[in-house]
Amino acid sequence: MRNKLNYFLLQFLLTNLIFQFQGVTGSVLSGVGLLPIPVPVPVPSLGIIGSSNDKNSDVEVSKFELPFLKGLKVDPLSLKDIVDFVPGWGIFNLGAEVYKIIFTLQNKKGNYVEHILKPEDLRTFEVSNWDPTQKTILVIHGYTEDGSNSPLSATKKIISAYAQAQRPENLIFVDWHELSRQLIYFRSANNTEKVGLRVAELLIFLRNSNYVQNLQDVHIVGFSLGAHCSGIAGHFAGEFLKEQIGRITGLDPAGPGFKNAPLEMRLDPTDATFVDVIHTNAGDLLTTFGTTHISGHVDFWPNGGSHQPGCTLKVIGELVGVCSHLKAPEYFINTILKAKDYEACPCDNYGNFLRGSCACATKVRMGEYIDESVRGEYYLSIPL
Ligand SMILES: [Ca+2]
Repeated sequence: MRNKLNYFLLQFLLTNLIFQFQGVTGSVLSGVGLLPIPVPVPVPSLGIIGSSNDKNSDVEVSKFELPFLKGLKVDPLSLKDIVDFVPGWGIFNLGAEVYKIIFTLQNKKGNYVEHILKPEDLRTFEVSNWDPTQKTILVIHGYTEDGSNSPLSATKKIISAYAQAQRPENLIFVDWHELSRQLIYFRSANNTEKVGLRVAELLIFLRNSNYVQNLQDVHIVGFSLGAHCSGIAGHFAGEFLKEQIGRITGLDPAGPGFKNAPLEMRLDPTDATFVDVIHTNAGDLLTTFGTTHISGHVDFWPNGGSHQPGCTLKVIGELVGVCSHLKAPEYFINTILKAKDYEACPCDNYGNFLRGSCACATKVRMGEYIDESVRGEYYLSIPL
């Protein structure tokens, strides 16, 4: 367990070192010994790294005009039409690697027994316990996580919390561990594009096959890189179907690599009818993993949003920010289980909040049971 944790932390440290040199080519980095092997720093296919105005980004972003969709005159789109149009590879022509992304359904109707869903195989839905009377919640993990219940898989615990709360929705966990477990963080960050589009394909299938009758009944919860996967999924499913998904919850959306990413490649308020975000490790420092971007219709900044109580500098795991980063799913789970109730005040920064300079006549609830009419930035203190 300790070895696994050290490996995890080593990846984060290496990642952030590279992040500091993101304008430098990988061959230069490897030449000066910062990389163990002469591997190029991955230049994202959609301009995730660097300015969206640089040459590489412009060329690659143009891919997202999706020209092959313009000639598609099928409305509504059926599964057969999709398969016929791009045989075998789904709507966005993502390649065989998408089969490494696993969708696992569990719900109350099926006693929360896990069942794998494959968008290309209708039988996997027919034999599942899919409950068409219920809404759908998808949960997407972050860097190096997987679908296990290991201590390092913080996001899977969100699904477990919904099950523990006996929630009736169709709960889908998106396991992309084969694409998220890259030694170089930016390779994983780059894969958020593929994961997001694959989730969009799933949503389009669910909608067109009437497993989901209204995208407003879809809620995606994403942690770290998974928050950006959620945004990409919401954006492209919405663009394709001409309707928005209901809600995205971003749990400390990843910062490194996304600072200058185009909006279609990161979480922002246009990706769903309602986007709520909890920031716990925001910053531009070497040791922070969350974005400083205001990313939702409502953004919560518990304890200022960068450093969380109990995450001191006593051990290296806390030094690199992992501890504070992981507080976002922890806080959210507490709200699902109604173990704690977090109320926040509208304010412009944490200092003013602490000084009592912001009017706080009406507090709003953070987390699962948020009032979806809430807008703006909110601060609160959460003690250890
Ligand atoms: Ca977006």
